[in-house]
Amino acid sequence: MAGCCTFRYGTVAALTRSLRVGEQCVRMFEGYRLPKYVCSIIRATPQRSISALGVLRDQEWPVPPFGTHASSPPLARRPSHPLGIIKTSIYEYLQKADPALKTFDDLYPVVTVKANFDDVLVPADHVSRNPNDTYYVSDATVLRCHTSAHQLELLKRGEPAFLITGDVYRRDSIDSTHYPVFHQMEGLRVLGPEDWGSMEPTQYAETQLKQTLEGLAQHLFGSVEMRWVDAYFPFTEPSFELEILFKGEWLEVLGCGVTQQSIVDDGGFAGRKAWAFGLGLERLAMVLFDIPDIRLFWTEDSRFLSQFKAGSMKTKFKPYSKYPPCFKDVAFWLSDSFTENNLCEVVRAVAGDLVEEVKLIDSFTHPKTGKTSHCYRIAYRSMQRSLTDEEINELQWTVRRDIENQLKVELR
Ligand code: FA5
Ligand code: MG
Repeated sequence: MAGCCTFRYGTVAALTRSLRVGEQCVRMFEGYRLPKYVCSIIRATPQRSISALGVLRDQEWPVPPFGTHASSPPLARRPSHPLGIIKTSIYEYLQKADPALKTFDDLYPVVTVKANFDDVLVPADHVSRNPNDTYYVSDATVLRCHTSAHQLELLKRGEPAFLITGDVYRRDSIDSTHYPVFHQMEGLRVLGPEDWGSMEPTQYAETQLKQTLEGLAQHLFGSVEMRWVDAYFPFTEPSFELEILFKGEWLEVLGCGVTQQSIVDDGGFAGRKAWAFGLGLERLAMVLFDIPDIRLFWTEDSRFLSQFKAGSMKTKFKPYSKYPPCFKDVAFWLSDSFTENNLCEVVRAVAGDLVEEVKLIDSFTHPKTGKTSHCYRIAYRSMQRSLTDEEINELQWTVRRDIENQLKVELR
């Protein structure tokens, strides 16, 4: 375990050693690394689901700099955490309308590539399969990047109506509404001729789906401005996203659509129809409780946690600190392999939750050499305290060094 204790990254080898995924485990994805905070979340997955898979928890692993991620029980299962409150409220609303809906919130987050992608018809060349977007644990397993990874499995178990809540993982940009681990709730409902009657089945499914989600939004928010946007998902047709007006901007809170027929058929429900949705719990909770920054969900600070009460939907979060952000720029000539998600991962690995945003502020292509340079502005800000100049300079210095070494770019 030495590698994991001393480096900011846990290697996949260390992770899988740590988890000991029984016999079936896991050819290493050569050279691939998971950030330590991701490892720690997997380790914090409750014993119940871990032992179901025959996985042992390794107690020696140190709490990482992003220590709160190792929190147990998981956030969405804490009744008085904002994610737990909103989950419970959504369950209550949807199950009242449809008592047949079953809930699942302890499905294990390491899933097969097949479940995460193939089973829901994600094409072989889809960007989400790229290790730049999804955390691979091995060449055959990933940290689920959406709760849709469990759709087919549950259909095949004979479940026609379910809600799944879980932590999902993505390499992504850094700002106040994106985080590399967040929570989704998946809903899926199989429909039969007894439902659609004389209506065209797809039309019926779409209408019922939108009514259900609009009703849910109204239940959560009362009157709020929202709009439907046409979307694309490989597993639904037609597909939509719902956006809600939040702090003057449209915020995407969920994706949904009428499930592709081959998934319904494959799941053992030939001749039926289904709709499905996947919503972002943090995004909804941010709107509901007025939480300005997604990092706050992970804090153990009682000034945050004590503001929320189980069952209470009326809370408006009162910020307890407004420490100023500190901005630092870094500019470099790109390499062929450069990606913004890699940059964000490097910055997050150094600065943890002290990084609030990483934003491209300038791009320049040299007329003679054809080389492109990017300048990124990094915003550092703590939610709990003011940062010293010294501390930020030190972080920025390490960020610059790691960017140069790990991304093979040339600093300017
Ligand atoms: C999906 O993940 C689809 N599986 C949703 C779906 C399910 C569509 C079933 C159709 C049928 P998307 O990538 O758009 O879709 O993510 C869904 C929601 O997750 C988003 O609307 C947003 O609320 C939330 N989300 C996405 N990325 C992040 C992130 N980095 N941080 C926080 N929330 C996020
Ligand atoms: Mg989306």
